[in-house]
Amino acid sequence: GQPFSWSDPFLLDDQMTAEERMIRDSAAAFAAESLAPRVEDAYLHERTDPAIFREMGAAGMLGVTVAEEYGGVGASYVAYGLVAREIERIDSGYRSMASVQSSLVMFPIEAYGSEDQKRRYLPRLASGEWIGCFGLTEPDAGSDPGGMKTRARKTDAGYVLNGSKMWISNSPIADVFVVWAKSDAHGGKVRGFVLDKGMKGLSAPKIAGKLSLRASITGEIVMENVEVGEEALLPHAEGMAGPFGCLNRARYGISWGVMGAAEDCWFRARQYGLDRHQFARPLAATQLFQKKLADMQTEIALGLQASLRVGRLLDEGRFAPEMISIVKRNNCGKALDIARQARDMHGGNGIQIGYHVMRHAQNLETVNTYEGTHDVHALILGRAQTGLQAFG
Ligand code: TGC
Ligand code: FAD
Repeated sequence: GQPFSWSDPFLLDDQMTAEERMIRDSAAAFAAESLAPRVEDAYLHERTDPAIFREMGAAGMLGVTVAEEYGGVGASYVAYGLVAREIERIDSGYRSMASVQSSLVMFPIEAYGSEDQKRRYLPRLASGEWIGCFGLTEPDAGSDPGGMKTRARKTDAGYVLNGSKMWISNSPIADVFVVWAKSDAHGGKVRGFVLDKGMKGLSAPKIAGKLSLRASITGEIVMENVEVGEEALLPHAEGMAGPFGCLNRARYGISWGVMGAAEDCWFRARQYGLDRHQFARPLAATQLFQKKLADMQTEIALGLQASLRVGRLLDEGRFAPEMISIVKRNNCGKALDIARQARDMHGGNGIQIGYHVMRHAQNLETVNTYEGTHDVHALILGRAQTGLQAFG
């Protein structure tokens, strides 16, 4: 029979194409060489090196699914998921930087933008020369982004934008801002605008003091009478389906990413249990320790298999957003549990930066919350099976 591979129980590797395996391997090499050496310092000192975007670009980590003619890699959503998994194996903050750039900035420009917008922005975002951010959440509109207050008022020359966005990944170092606003010229419907750094009235102060996702910079976006021309409007999206279309891709990528962080915690807990002796035997020789490892292995194997299925359906154009809610919600919740367990299994050492597990656990608190909280995805799934809306 088939020998059992403890670290790849269902032979996930076998289910990828040669191209997907190649992209996965180059992401793993990039993550180990470029990201792993700087993560402890970045996390401890809340330092985000903007050069990481150019390094990611050079390694082909940005715009994995974006067409090659615009500087992307033109690969599958499965390949995109595999990249997210390798980057988040190092840190959820680094995966955040990449997934915002790819799914929340490049995707809407490619899917909803004009030819001019695509030619102007996509190649520079793919190379990492320009850094992008995505402004949907506001101080008073988080789980309910349809309640946003940001407004676009029509003028002869274009639009004037007013409002503020909160908790925006990359914003303090961003060159390109995809922001969502209710537009009076479109019956109050939500429209997307692409703003450039340096526009009058546009600022993006950093939010300091995060105890989670510290390697990834987060800020506000403040718009005070920002005047833009008609060319800033994304022409091919109207209503909340615009931003949600981006969130579908990012949430899917996160479902793979968090499994990478969970795998890192699992592998570290296993090794720690083999190396550390108490009561004259390895911790890994105890039944409680083995049960925890078995639970980790099981949840990760199932989670990866589910994300792979959703990725194949995305590639075939046969996905429904609810499928993504299942994998985003479950994989984030399971990864957070696994990271907390791994922290416990490391004893006192588990709280130290050099053992990595507590950093993952702290990061996963954010990942469980952003892109739709664990409970909000439950309500999306509840609505889909009862027909009853439980949000408001
Ligand atoms: P609802 O009435 O359900 O829908 C309004 C309109 O939107 C359409 N729609 C979708 N379209 C495509 N994909 C989806 N997943 C969609 N969900 C909804 C829907 O068809 C409808 O279209 P139309 O044309 O008929 O108007 O919307 P609602 O206002 O009741 O929404 C409720 C809820 C809870 C589902 C939604 O608001 C929600 O998902 N809330 C969570 C908010 C969220 O995820 N925010 C994320 C902010 S970005 C972020 O966190 C980035 S962090 C990234 C990183 O750093 O990695
Ligand atoms: P709230 O919506 O106030 O929720 C608080 C609690 O109430 C949660 O437990 C929630 O599940 C619960 N809750 C809410 N509504 C209901 C309900 N109807 N029924 C039951 N329970 C409910 N946003 C962006 O637009 N762009 C970004 O780049 C971005 N990056 C982020 C980076 C970080 C580090 C963080 C922390 C957030 C980021 N976000 C970003 C924002 C993120 O998407 C929101 O934080 C998230 O959607 C939740 O919104 P909220 O924080 O306002 O919480």
